[in-house]
Amino acid sequence: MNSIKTNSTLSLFLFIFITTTTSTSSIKPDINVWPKPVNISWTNPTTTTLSPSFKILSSCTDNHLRRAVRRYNHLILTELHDFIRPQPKTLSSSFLNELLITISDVSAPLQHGVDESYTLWIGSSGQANLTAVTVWGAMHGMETFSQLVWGTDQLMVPAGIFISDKPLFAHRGFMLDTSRNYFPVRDILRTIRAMSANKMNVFHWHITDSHSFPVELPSEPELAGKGSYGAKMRYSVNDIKMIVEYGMQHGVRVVPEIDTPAHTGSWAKAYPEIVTCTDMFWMPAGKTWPERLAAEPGTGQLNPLNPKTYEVIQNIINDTVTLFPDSFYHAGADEVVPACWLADPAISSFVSNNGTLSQLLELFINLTYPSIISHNRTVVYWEDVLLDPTISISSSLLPKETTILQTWNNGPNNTKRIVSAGYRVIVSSADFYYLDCGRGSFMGNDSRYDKQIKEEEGKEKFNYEGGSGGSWCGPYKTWQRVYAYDITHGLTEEEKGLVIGGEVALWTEMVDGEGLDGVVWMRAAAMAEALWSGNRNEEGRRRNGEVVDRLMEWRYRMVGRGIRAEALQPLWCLSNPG
Ligand code: CP6
Repeated sequence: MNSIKTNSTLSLFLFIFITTTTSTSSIKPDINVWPKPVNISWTNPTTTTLSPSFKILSSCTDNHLRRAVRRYNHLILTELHDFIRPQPKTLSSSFLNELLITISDVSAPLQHGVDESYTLWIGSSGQANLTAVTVWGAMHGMETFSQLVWGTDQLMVPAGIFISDKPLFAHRGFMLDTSRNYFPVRDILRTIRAMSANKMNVFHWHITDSHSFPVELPSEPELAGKGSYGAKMRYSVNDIKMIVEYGMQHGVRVVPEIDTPAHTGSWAKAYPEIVTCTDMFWMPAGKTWPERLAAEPGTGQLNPLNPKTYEVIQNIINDTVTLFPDSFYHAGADEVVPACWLADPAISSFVSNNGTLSQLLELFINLTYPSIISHNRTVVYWEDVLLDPTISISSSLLPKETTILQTWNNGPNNTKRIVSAGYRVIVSSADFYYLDCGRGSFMGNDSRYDKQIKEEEGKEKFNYEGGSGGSWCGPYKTWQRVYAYDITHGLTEEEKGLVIGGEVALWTEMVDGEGLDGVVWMRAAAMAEALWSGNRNEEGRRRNGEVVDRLMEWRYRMVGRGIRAEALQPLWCLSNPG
C-alpha cells in the first residue's frame, strides 16, 4: 500500500514536472499503426489537418503503384474513423495538401526478398514525403499513412513525425486450403486486401487436396471437370488471373500449391488409374472408420510407378507456371501414408524387391522436381520430405539453392533440424500458426466430452476427430499465442538467416467463405506484426498492454474496411484502455 502511494505521488510529481518544463506540443500523438513501424521519431510533434483536397501524388508510371495511389486516396478520404480513440489535439495551423512519393527503383518486380522498406515524413508546416526503393515499399508506406489518419469531422494526422520502416522477415504469409471447402473468388480477394493492409506479402494457395480439385487447368480440364465440387465451385483461368493481378496490386505474391503425391484423392475422379488407395482413409494407427461418417473421399496417393502419373503432372506444372508468375512453386509432399502406397500390389512388390518407401518418394521427386526448376522456380515442400522418418528422401536430391521447406509438425525443433541441414525454412508450426485447430470436431459428434451419450449407449461413440479442424491439434491458437511465437527461437545467428519467414495456415474442413474472416483475423494480424517488426519493444521486452489497445483499434479499422474480424475485447475497453 505504502509503495503504491509513493509511486503514484512520484508519478504525479513527474507528470507536473514534465508538463511544466516542456511545451504542450511535445505530447506524442498515439500512433495506432499495425504492424508497428520499426522506427518512429519526432521533432516538434503536432497534429495537422488534411485539407479537403488532400492527395497522394506520385510521378511514377508503374501501373500497380498508380492503382494503389488511387485506392489509398479514396480510402483515406472515405473511411470511417468513428471507433478510433481520439488523439491529442495540438493542432498546427497548417493544412496537409499532399503526400509526395519518390521511388528509386520503379521496375523491381514483386518477388521474394524484394526491398519493402520506406520512409515517411510528415512535417509540421504542411509537407509530407514518402520515399521507397520499390513500388512495394511505397505501398506499405501509403498503408502506414492511411492508418495515421483519424478524426470524424476533420481528418487529421500527426505531424513532426519521421518513420523509417522495413520488415524483419521477407516472407509473411497466409495459407488457405480451397479443397476441403470452396471459397468464392471475392472471399479470396478480400483476404488479399486484408493481408496487404497488415503488410503481409504471400498468399500461399493450397489449391488442391483429396476433397476437391477446384482449378480449371487448360491442359487437364477433366481434373476440375470431375474432381471439383461443381461447375460453380471452380477457379477458371480468368479467376486465377484476377487473383494474381489483385495480389500484385496489393503487394501480395500468390504462391500456388498443387499437393503431390499424397492428398490427391480428388484426382481419381478423372484418373482412377494413377491414384492408389482411393478407398482408404487417413487414420491414426489403431483406429477404425465409423460406418456413417466420412470426412474425405479417400485420401489417395499418386502412383509413382505409373508413367501416366508424370504425364498428368507435367501438364499441371506447365499450366501452373503459366498461370502463376511467382518464382515459388509449392509441390506439397506432406503426409505420404505408407499403407496407401502399399495397398497397390505393384507398388507393394516394388517395395519388397527394392527396399524402402523412401525410394518410391525419391523416384517421384526425381521425376517431378527437375521440371519445376526448369521453369526457373524455387520448389517449396512441406517438411515431411526431409523429416518424416518413414518416407524422407536423401537431401542430395534437394538442392539448397532451389528448395525451401515449410515446417508444420510440432516435432521437437523441426525448424532447427531444417536450417541446420542448410535449408531455408518457412515456419508454420501447428502449435502456434494453425488457425483451424481447437475448433471442435467436424465429424458430427463430440463424444469425447459427452458423458450422457456414453451413459445411454453404454459405450463411447466413435471419437476420432480426424484431420485438421478436429480438436486434436488444439487448443485454439489465440492471437496472443500467435503474437508471442518467436519463429527463430533456439537458433544460432547463422541458422536464423535461413528462416525466411512464416505463414499462418488455414485448413478448411470447418470453414468456408462465410466464416473465413473471423477465423483468420485478428490472428493473422498478430503474426503480421511479429514478423514485420517483432513482438518486443525498444527495450527488447515483450510488448504488452499497448499491443492490445492498438490491435483493438486496428480491428475496428479493419471492420470499417469490410473485414468481418472477430472482436477482441468488450467495447468498453476502447474508452478505458490500459
Ligand atoms: N492437409 C494437408 C492437412 C494437413 C496437412 N496437409 C494437416 C495435418 C495436421 C493438422 C492440420 C492439417 N489437413 N494437405 C499437413 C501439412 Cl493438425
